[in-house]
Amino acid sequence: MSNEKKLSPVERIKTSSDGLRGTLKESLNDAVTGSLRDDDQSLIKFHGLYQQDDRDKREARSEKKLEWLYSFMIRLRLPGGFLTPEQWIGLHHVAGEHSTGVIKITTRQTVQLHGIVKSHIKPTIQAFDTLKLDSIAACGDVNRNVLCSPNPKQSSLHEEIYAYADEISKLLLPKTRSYYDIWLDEEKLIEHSEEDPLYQDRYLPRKFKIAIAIPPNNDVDIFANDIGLIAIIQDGKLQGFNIAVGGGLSATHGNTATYARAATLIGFASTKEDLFKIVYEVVTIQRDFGNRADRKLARLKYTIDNMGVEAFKTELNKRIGFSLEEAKPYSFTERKDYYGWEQCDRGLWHYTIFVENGRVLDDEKVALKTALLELANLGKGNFRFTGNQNVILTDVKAEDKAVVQTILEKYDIIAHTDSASGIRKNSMACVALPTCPLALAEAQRYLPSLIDKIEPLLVKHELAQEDIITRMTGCPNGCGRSAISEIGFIGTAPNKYNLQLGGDYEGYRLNKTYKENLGEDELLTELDQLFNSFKNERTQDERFGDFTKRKYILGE
Ligand code: SRM
Ligand code: SF4
Repeated sequence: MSNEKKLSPVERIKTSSDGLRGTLKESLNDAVTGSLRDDDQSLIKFHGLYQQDDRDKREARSEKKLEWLYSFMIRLRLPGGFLTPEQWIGLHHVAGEHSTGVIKITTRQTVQLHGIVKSHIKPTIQAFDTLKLDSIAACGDVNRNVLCSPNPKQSSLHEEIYAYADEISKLLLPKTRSYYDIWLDEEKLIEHSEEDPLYQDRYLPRKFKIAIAIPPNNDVDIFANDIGLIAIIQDGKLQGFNIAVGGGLSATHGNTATYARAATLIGFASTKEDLFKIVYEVVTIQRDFGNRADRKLARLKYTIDNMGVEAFKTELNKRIGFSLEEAKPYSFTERKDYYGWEQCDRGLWHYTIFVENGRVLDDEKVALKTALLELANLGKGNFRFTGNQNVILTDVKAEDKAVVQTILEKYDIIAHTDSASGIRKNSMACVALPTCPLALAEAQRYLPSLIDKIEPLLVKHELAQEDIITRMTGCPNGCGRSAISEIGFIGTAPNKYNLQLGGDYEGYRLNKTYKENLGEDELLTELDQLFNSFKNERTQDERFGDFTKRKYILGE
């Protein structure tokens, strides 16, 4: 077929992979190199791992004619971001034994471990398996981790809605048993059919993401997802879900065909059966119509824009066998985490801990990793990650709150959380250097020190209380969702960032590039001027993002 010639190389790797097995076993056993064979580097992503190298050490290694320092990052599949205390204890030890030791909470409510050398991959996955944790489909051209608002304030409904995240994750898992076969030494069993009506042998053209939000909090950034589901609640009862499709934040510098896109609301589903049918068929449309030639243009957002939203809906109605209902009214008023103690309607207590850029470790500021282990050992609460890279100690009974409080105080967690400024608590940065191969600039290693310098500017303009949503990414792929923030820093080169403005506080609207390629001094000068005009010219209660859109993006 003439079209096949145009397929991207990854398409061949997938279809000829024998259910994502490739030559992974052989690659793993090759002791001569710390790396995998080329094709296996693509396939291992479907098993939740990425081959990386320490970019800080590249030059020195090359000078000594050594191969780069290869290692692997593993990402867990954790729908809704939930771990029991026993699982946290296990995770803590796996991190210590097999990785750098830092537990990184991601922007999609799960965790990553970095620096796992090839010979430690299998023991790592096996250790996770004993904890009933897996990394299946955490990466690759399949549906990824399904997010769900971790909102403890509505926990009686949260349980019901969280179950949807879990079930959707299961519904869209690939059927291949290769994960069990390669990593857990499972014998091939006859009763385990690997026939996969959803993914077939070609999987999706690109990664696929789903999130569920519980209004009024958009803490999972629903409009950044391929499918965003918005729970519609009336009189304390779940009525169904609004459905938004085609969100995605990545763009490539210099490639004008690529762009960030906020998801489009297309309808409502009142029953679980309808909802699951809709979700499933949106995925099949992307499977069948998505671009398999150019991976830069392969996400659902491009498929929808190529078809047109109305044609997409017509195709969807045809596949589901009924017409989508009209979307219901809803409103988001925030997307930040509720730091500190919150009591829910079931009388349980939940403490949201501020984790700067999701990095759980013991450092000079706070012994967070030790504290979380002690809390897990106490066993009086569960762990739930937020889409803002924080962790909530959840489900603490009233009678256990005092003992939990003692540990939080002993390790200064409360002081650490309370004393962080509004802008810091609403900031996020992606991993970037040294592990991300796509990083053009620093992000999580740099943003904290930049915020140290932004805070005095806010104080100077009497804006210290403003909790401006501020995000940094080391490149325009947008892993820290910088394209949908009020202040976005997008890396363009070492120490250079585009300054993005005009996104809103609640996360409905993307921002726009205001100034390009700014170094630190230029960024701070710009922000100083912006804060000054914000202070003097804002309308009453106007948010920073709305103000900058009005004044600087629209130029009113
Ligand atoms: Fe991401 C690729 C880290 C959330 C868009 N992302 C990567 C890789 C795997 C680099 C690579 O391809 O080799 C990064 C690994 C860095 C490292 O060393 O760990 C990486 N992405 C992350 C995480 C860990 C950032 C974080 O600090 O939390 C997030 C993990 C989420 C998870 O648990 O699944 C993460 N990535 C996101 C998000 C935000 C979201 O989904 O809410 C986005 C923007 C939304 C979107 O998908 O449009 C995002 N990541 C990308 C892209 C651009 C995809 C595209 O449409 O072109 C890439 C590059 C790619 O896929 O080719 C990418
Ligand atoms: Fe890497 Fe870019 Fe994603 Fe940051 S935004 S983790 S630099 S791919």
